[in-house]
Amino acid sequence: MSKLASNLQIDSARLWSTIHDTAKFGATPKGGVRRLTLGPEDKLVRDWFRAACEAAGCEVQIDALGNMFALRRGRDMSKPPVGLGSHLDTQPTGGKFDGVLGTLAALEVLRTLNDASIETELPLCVANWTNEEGSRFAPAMMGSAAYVGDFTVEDILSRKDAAGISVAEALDSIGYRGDSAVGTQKFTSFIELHIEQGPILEAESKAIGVVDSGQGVLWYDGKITGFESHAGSTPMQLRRDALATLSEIVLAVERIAIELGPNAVGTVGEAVIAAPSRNVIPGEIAFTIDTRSADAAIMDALDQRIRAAAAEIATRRKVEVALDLLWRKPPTRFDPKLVDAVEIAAKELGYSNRRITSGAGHDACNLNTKMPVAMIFVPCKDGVSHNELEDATQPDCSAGANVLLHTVLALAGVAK
Ligand code: HGY
Ligand code: MN
Ligand code: MN
Repeated sequence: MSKLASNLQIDSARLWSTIHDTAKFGATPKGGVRRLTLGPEDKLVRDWFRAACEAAGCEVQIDALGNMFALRRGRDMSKPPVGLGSHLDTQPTGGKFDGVLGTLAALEVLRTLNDASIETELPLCVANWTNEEGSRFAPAMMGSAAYVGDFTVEDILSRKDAAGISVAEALDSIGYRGDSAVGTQKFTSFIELHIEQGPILEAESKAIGVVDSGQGVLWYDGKITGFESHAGSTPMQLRRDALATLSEIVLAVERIAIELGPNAVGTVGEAVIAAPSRNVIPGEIAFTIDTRSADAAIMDALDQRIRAAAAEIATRRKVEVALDLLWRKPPTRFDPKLVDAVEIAAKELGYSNRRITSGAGHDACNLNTKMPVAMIFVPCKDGVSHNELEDATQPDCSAGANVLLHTVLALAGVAK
């Protein structure tokens, strides 16, 4: 590789200001970002992203689920591009970096190559995947899951949010139901940069996480059917209280994850009482369970023990509990050669680094089932994410972007 290419560094100030400029789309008073997928704020950032990629000389394609692909031509257009990118949607209590860093650092890589007039041998393609967060519409990593065929496009288009709006209607409402079929855009490989969303890199003062694996995920939709009755006149022993039932289930999920730990986690993130009233014993509740492990056998144990606990609680409390497994994402093992390429780039750039498993799910985990994939992590403050306090430093973000740049150059090659 030429001396110019091997010494190339991204423009740290430009990346940092791009991250903070786009944070205005959905900015919250607490300094976070609320940019739910396919909502008005997501449209604003998508429009911005498309214009920025076109200004960087890319052809931008949008598929039927709104996945965005910005193609930078390479010398050899006969081969599929090396992919890089992440997602621009956020959680309701999201921050400035989750997904955003990986997508905007990918754009920064293109801008840096343009500034240096470097043509890569293979083309590059920056992706913004639709609905990675899975908050408004389930499942998470939705756009990339459909891309790899885990769900049909028709199924995903029909998914509805809490207000009954479908993915199809939401895509149409922001004008991002693209005309290319899902899966049309091919890749030779894919690299995703992301904040760790956990405490390890910061605690160990490591600049780079070389991600070699990722936890598997189980998502359940649950429904408890008890019996509404008078909060004052119903004797305690006759009550069939759906919220008291859920309270036991919540603690059971936590207990089981701790028992099966340290390589297991679990939580109930949503709970909705059907007809809440302070003087009515709750009769019906919808809830969700998210439980994960990097070990498939532990995932099976989580499933089996949570179902058994829910059944025991339901019988004892004379209520019905239905648990519907919405999504099972097996644990991820990233491509060893690509993981090595990330590690080599980090070492050659002089960044402290360590191998790490991703606790969070990512689009890269889906893509990994169809092509060689690896991920790069950088620390985030106190390991906090999915919280408006989410924060990272400019040097760490720049280090991650430089490792992304040099990993992509190693994979795509530099035209002679
Ligand atoms: O749920 C996840 O792990 C990701 O943040 N969507
Ligand atoms: Mn993310
Ligand atoms: Mn997230």
